[in-house]
Amino acid sequence: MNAMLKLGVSAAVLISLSAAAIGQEIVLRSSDTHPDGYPTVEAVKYMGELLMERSDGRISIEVYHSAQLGEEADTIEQTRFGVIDMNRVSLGPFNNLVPETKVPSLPYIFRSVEHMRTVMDGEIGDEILEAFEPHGLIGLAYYDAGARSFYNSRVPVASVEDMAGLKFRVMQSDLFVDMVNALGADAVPMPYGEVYSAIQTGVIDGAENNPPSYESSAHAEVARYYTMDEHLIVPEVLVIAKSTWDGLSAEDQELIRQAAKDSVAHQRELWDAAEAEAMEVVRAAGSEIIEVEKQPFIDAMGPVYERYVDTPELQDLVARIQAVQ
Ligand code: GTR
Repeated sequence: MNAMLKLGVSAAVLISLSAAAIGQEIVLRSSDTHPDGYPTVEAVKYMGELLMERSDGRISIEVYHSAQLGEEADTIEQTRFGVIDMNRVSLGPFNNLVPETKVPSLPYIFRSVEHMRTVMDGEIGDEILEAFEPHGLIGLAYYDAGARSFYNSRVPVASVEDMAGLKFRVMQSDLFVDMVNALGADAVPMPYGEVYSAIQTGVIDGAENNPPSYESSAHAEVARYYTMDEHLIVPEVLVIAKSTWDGLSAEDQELIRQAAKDSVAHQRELWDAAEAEAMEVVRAAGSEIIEVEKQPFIDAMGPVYERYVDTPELQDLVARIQAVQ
């Protein structure tokens, strides 16, 4: 090695060492309500590995799983104010804040998980991600959450009529309250972490969620009737605080955006496996899985669409989603 080159290399080492010494390493704290091992938690960890590799160890992510940083509604506020850097949340709890998120949260808006993936991977998905920015957040990517169905501790619900009088917990969004009411049942908005004991003590009769959540939250232990009505296919979203984002260089922003996008395929793979496994586990543990005819559930949703698709922009968004093949 010639002398000049040697000098250059050692100067570079020195600069990167001093950058680390003055704290220019970036550690992003990320929240998730789910336990370690859940597909969303693992996907954000994987994104962190990609970032470590691509930034030569400069940028990393610390995932705080199991609601260590709080319940979703609270962590969303904390992320908006930059107290938490990143958050992996369902689109549902954003409905009251970001109007565009109401559309992919509408019951039966997607014909299938495949349809949801095609829509959210395309320009409509990008448009909804951009809608977060005026609210202090940058939308990075969507993950899968399969389809949500109702479960309860009292009766094997096999039709809309069977829903009458049952009390179901919903995520904290007005849209989901009206969705449950439209089916003749009562809705109780409540943080996820309170649902298990609320069912156990009979404060509510049940809730609604996808199989991996039904299983990993242990709700299956206290509500064994799981009705496959699949009323919601709400994607998960990964957001970063705008204040954190604005403090990053354009290159680092690009690294983060790309690593988030690259973690999606990994999450979907984990998701598909987790869903199949959860169904097996709950069946073996004694859950009764009830198949239903979905059309009467779909037909009951008219008033929800009328009430929440309430601007020409949202109407156009619904029409464009429905037109995607
Ligand atoms: C799960 C979702 C969580 C949370 C939870 C809930 O399916 O992954 O982000 O929204 O449902 O019902 O609160």
